[in-house]
Amino acid sequence: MNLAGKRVLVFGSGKSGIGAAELLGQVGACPLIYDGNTEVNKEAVLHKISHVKNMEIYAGELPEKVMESLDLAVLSPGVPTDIPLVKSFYERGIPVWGEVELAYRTGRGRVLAITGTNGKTTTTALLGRIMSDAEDSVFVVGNIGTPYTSKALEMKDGSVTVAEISSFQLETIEEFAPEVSAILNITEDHLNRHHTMEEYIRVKELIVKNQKPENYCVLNYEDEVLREFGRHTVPKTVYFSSVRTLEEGIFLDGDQIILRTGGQEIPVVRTGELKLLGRHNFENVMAAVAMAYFAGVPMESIRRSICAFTAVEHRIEYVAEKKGVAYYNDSKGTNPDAAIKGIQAMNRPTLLIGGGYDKGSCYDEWLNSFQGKVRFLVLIGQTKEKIRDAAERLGVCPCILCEDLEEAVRVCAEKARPGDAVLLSPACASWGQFDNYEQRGDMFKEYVKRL
Ligand code: UMA
Repeated sequence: MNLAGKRVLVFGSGKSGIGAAELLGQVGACPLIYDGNTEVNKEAVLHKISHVKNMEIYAGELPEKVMESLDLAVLSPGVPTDIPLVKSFYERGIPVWGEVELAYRTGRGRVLAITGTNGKTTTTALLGRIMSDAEDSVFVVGNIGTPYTSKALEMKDGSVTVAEISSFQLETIEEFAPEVSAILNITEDHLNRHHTMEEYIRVKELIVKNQKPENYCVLNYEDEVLREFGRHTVPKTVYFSSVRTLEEGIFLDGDQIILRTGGQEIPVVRTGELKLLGRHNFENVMAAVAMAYFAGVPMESIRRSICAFTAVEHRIEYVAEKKGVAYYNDSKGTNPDAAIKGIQAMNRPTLLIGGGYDKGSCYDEWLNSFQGKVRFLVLIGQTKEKIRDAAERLGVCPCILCEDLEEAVRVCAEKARPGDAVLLSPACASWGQFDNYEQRGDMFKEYVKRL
């Protein structure tokens, strides 16, 4: 679609909406913004968009005559595709693209894309590092926090885009076709948006939808759904495994990561040489290494980059030691599976801060993973009673309910003994109390600093 002169509704006035509206303005389209939130500060939104003059912005309701004038709707990732307004776009035959689709169609160069329930951000950041060390023009975009649309027009034919793509973003792709893709794992998350696990899996698997036989898809062999999926994909499958050796693929053998491909066995690295810790991180490393290798980066260069790479902010991030108590920020633990990795990484008695926005998750598996390590579970947010009830039913550990994160940090500091750890790893999204997990993690660090 030639976007010049087209009237395009950008749904959502957050980061993605701003990125999309700016891009549309730059390519000569006529964007207008719509946000379902009537409280949205229109002036503040318009102030952020410099490439569109006199832009229309609507909040709450969209007038019929505006609806009739639309050529295209571009959805922010947070907008579900089954709400009435989006359904009416489909019914009227108005094409609906996600913000990622818009960026892909306007961007240039090669795309490497990562999805999965957990580990996406670390893998994306690591692959971004590997590619930046090896190539001149690299963009790291998507769910990681920099909207893809905000960089699309800077891309050249020789550019490489490393994109973290969430299930929300995959739902609305059409032509998006990465040269190398990866699905790291699929465990329960976002069921309030996708409703069933089957639908969540279907959406994640869309990442290969437009890939060609000469492309690659990196998959976790230890995820049964993905193992099976890999037998039928159009692109070439590259499996990784952290628990067994593979005849073909990349795997952890003792403390060594090894790549076997086309009859060759290539030793990659010893885990002791990495700054990332934990089996889940070795999986992220294997996925990033495989993606980079099959995107053409020499192994010597990959090796240098992965050994230099340190942990991502908000992911089991060490904050400070206060009165012999170590504080860790794992605000990125936004679902039970991610939070299990957080508690597993602790090697001290732990006071754990959990709870937040209710995504319809079940918390039993997370609670059962504590294995006597958690002295107190300090709960905040919408899910605090639900988690407390589950913890009592399972007889896991004592729970303390707090009003907010500040109180939770204070309570932990009072209850902790020297040698303990305090871990923020909520198993829930931050929405409701914070704008995003980054803000939650930043506030946690601030409260710890003030102790
Ligand atoms: N809105 C509506 N109607 C709706 C839903 C939202 O009008 O039904 C409006 C809101 O009022 C708000 C705007 O949409 O004004 C927000 O849009 P958004 O929720 O898509 O948020 P953005 O600020 O554009 O950020 C999005 C991603 N957010 C979500 O997927 C919820 C960010 O991922 C991403 O970093 C950013 O685009 C850049 O690509 C965050 C996230 O939480 C980190 N992702 C989930 C996760 O990782 O689990 C998927």
